[in-house]
Amino acid sequence: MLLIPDLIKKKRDGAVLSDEDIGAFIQAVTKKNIQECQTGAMLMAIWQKGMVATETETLTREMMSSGDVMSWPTEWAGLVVDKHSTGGVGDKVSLVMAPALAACGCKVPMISGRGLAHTGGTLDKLESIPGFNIHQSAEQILQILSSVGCCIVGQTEMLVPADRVLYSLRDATSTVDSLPLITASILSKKGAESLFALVLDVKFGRAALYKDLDSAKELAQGLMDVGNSLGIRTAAILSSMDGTIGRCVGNSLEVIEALQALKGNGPEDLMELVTTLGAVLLLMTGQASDLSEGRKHISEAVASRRALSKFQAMMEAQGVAAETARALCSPDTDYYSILHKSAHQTELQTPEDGVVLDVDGLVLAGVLQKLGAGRSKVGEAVNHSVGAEMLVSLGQRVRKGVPWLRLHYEDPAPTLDQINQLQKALVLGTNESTETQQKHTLVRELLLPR
Ligand code: IUR
Repeated sequence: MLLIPDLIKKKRDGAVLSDEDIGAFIQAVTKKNIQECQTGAMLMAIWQKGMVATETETLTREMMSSGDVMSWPTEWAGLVVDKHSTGGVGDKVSLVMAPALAACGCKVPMISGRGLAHTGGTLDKLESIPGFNIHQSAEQILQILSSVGCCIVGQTEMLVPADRVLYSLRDATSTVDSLPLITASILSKKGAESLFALVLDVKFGRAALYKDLDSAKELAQGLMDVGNSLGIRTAAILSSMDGTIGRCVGNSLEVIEALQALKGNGPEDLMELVTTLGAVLLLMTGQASDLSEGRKHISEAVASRRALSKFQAMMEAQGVAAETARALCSPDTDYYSILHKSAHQTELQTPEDGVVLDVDGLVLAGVLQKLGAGRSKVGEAVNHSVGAEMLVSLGQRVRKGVPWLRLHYEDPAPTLDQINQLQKALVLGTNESTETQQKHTLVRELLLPR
């Protein structure tokens, strides 16, 4: 067997690592029998030389089995599903989709992440609900899936420990944006959930990890190939991420928008993502014969409030007081009697008459991150009440001086420069072009397993 420096050299010089090589590297990482500088050097060698498909597959498998792999009761065969999004602005899809799928009979052990840089994280959003506990053991996850059908939790200590190490070093070594490393990181965790089917929401555009459709498609195709090789039925959608999903960005505000969606009042773009991603999973599990039937099942689960009941039950199962969960899910909730409202709100006004052509989601999210809605370093706290509500829609004709954005802030207050940046994020024009009309729909392509 090669020593670690030899393994690094082999990759550095562009050779293909054998299964044994990759296994030895991941074992060393997991058992901490390797120096951090050596792990960093190997990450950089992988970043520079890339990996062939079989290496990425082996890396994913080895990482997956570096810790516990969940197992489910045999009667759940074909029902355990999850989704992964590559990160967006205002992305509260999981909060609506997990309970909707549970209402359709699926089992959804959703292991989510925290926000980093300008993108939000589902766990941060849920933690704005008093009492919500994202830390659940494997036994508790099994129990919640038995009684409710869905849970949204953080990665447990014992799940893919190799990814914990590699992920933190990737930030420090500028090796985050490597296709094999991204693929192995995402899919090792999904593999450890022992899923039957997985749908990926791979985003492209200004506010996404990948800026253009072609590079997002390359990631999607690679993820699908490895996912399917692990025995998980894996599909992907490619969706545009230039503005915001829905009208709210910021943790508590997004929980409110998700609850409104579960009460039947969701914005169209959010519901398009929820029904499409949900339909793809129902198709793969055989609970729908085509996408339109799948979409109908998801829409009905929401319209009938069965999805809302599942969300209420999930909150209770994850530590929220029954009274609080009931109040949040009642039709006439005063959300701010439960969720913390920011100490200050201010409304920005349109600078002239016109049609709303564009809102730059990256600028909006960047300012909100600095105001405390997001974090710039792993482990930093976020202020759940900071965020923004869009008060206008794409394509809407507006008069000069009407409020278009309500900013929720505490400490720090927005600077004049930040307010100017936000004002520039709004693009007004005279007529809506076909390009703007296209922005009303987010899903651009669907990739189903062969
Ligand atoms: N999410 C993950 O779980 N892993 C990654 O490498 C990225 C996002 I980028």
